[in-house]
Amino acid sequence: MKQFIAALPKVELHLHIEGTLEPELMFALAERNGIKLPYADVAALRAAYDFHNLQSFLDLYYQGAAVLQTEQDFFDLTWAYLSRCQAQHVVHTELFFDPQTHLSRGIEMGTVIRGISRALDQAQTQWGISSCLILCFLRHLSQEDALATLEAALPYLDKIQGVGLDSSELGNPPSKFSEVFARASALGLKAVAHAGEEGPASYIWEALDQLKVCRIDHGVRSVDDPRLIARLAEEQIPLTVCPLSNTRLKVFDKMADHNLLQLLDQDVCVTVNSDDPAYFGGYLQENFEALARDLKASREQLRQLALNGVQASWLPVSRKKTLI
Ligand code: ES4
Ligand code: ZN
Repeated sequence: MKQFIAALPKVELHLHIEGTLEPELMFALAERNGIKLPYADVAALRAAYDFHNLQSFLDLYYQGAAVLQTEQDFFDLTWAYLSRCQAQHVVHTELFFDPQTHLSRGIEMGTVIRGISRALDQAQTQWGISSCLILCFLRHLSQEDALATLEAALPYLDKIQGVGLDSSELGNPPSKFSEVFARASALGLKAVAHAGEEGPASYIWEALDQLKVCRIDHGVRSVDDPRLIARLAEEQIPLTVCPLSNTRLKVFDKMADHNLLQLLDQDVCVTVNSDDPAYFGGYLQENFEALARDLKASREQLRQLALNGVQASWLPVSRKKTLI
């Protein structure tokens, strides 16, 4: 089964680049930048990755991102992730970055985007791995802050294909960001949003109707609303589901409880993704393996999930055809 999964051409649609920061690289960058981490060593840091909900993870994730300071740091981070893609036969990736996490520390937008995109360009040239870049707004901050962030990205619009919405979901509904998503759409950017991870199904409706997103990130709470499931299936609106993330953040108590195959059975366009692999115990290969092991997903189901990833991507139809 491992070999079957490894041989599938895979596409990743829900990946936070700051969430690929492995403890070893975090320590190396801390040293390079003269930052002292509040952990004795890599083992102590890994031991702290024991989360009970989304917020307990986000606190550590934002703290870890503080070691990222120079363009080279963002290059090294992204290159390390793309090397994993190459090793795992991930042929296309659409990745998120959280500029507000960096702007608030005095790092410039150009530093972040140039570092990430130089690595993306090199992976395309060297390995043929294609990519899209998605600028995420932090939903625990204000819409004004999001608007200012989009403004700061204007000189780099040629390097960005879409906008997203992430961070603390409960109490921060999509409707809070309708203006900034309208502005992004007017600029020609595509849109996605995290919804229905910890938040209710109503947030998924809001993301679709008010933010006009073309995919829902997570969306597993859609099962609470049969009318929503019918719409997702009818319109083939993709969900970018992240199995290891959902179990690590206790969205489901254990993998066997995950509803991914239920969603697939109801004709929803479910895709498999790794979210924050350095924190949640695995990249795309390990997420697929967990479905085979703990949900007893069949080869046919795994192949369908991989195909859904291709279909749900922003690749041109001509390239999709070569992958299905
Ligand atoms: C995230 Cl798992 C998850 N949910 C919401 N926001 C995030 N940012 C990084 N990972
Ligand atoms: Zn996410």
